[in-house]
Amino acid sequence: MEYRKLSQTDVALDGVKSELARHDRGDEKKIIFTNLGFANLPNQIYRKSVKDGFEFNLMVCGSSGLGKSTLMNSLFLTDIYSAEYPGPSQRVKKTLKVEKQSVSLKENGIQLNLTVIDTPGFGDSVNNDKCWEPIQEFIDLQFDNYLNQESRVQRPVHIPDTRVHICLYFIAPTGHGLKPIDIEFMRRLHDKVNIIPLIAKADTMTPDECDDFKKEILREIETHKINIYEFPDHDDEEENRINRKLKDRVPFAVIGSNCVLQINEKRIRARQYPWGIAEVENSDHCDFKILRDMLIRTHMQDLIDVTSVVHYENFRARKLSNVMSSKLTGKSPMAQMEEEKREHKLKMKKMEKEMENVFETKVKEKKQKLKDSEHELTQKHKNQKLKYEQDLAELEQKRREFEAEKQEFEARIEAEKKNTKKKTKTLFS
Ligand SMILES: Nc1nc2c(ncn2[C@@H]2O[C@H](COP(=O)(O)OP(=O)(O)OP(=O)(O)O)[C@@H](O)[C@H]2O)c(=O)[nH]1
Ligand SMILES: [Mg+2]
Repeated sequence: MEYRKLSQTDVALDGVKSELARHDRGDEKKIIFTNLGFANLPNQIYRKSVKDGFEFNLMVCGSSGLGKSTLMNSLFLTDIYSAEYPGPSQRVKKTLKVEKQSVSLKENGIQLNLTVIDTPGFGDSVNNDKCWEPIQEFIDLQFDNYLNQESRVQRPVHIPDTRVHICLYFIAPTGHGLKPIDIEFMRRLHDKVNIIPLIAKADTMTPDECDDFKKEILREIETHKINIYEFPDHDDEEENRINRKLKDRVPFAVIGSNCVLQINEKRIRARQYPWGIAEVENSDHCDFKILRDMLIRTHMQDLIDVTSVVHYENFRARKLSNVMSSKLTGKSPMAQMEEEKREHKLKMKKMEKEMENVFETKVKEKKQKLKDSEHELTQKHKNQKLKYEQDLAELEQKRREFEAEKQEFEARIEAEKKNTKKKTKTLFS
């Protein structure tokens, strides 16, 4: 017989076994209180998280000139890059391409690698068709990179996460609801990224106007079945209360500014007007602070989880189903890619042909217009020439009449003169 010294865990396990034995078999879930030590699990996760650090990628999108770059500066960048305020003369330039700015932040030993992706505003070119495409491609590319790393034979221990965790979508403060381009953009991207709508330049609206505008936007979002980021449900009533409060403020109305004003010994980020000051971080003026707290303090991990569990999984499933369908059709992925390439080329050729046709029709139309106007001008010129010739003939006729009249008049005067001379002669002779 073999003897073994019982450890503390063995004793605890014996306790569990005997506890189980005391229960009847059944579907009912049993709660057994133990002292095995797995209560330490959250600490293990905490230590792992601290070691790995966190990666958070935030993107801003929307029409041009709505203050996207300014808000990003207000949210993080200027504060992060330098303690010194750059000065109001340092204006934000128009964003012309997708720009990524990354920074590593450390707070109480926790590291956060934050990347802000600023995108060029759309809506100010003649053709705004497919303006979402560069952004959609950027998001897909990040998913693709992640999937490639994950599918490697030698998978890296830590895969850099460049997937976009949140897209802040800026809406113009028109007070008239969403524009078709807003609806189209959000519908194109809502199953690829967490979207949070923002009302830009909230300082241009009164609080009542802003509330009505928020209601109108939410109504339209529902009508058009746009899925914006859903605040999660919690078991904890307190957390649910916070979530409800946040949900009530969506779409967040924000104000951005590059100016820091000195007011009562305090430096505050604000916009100064002749009639007053709009403070960026004052929750009575706008929802900037609520948005920043939500992004950084309360919902960052949920945004990362939803991206990974919902959006990335959707992308992966779509990708896999493409590969599967290629398997089902008996084609290798390379052959499938070649076929897709061929199809794409054909599509491009068709588009080129269509564009050429449109171009030709337009040239024809222009030529016809030019011909018509040339004809019109010649006709006008002819008419004017005719009129001029008529006028000239008329004038000539009048001149001739005048000459004749003049001659007649002169002859009459001459005759009268002669008559007078004759009369004087006979009088004195
Ligand atoms: N009234 C008001 N003006 C703002 C606000 N935020 C930014 N602006 C001004 O709006 C103008 C455009 O700001 P940007 O930050 O360049 O806008 P953008 O959306 O990045 O523009 P693009 O890069 O062209 O897409 C600047 O003159 C800003 O000073 C705001 O909250 N309220
Ligand atoms: Mg910009």
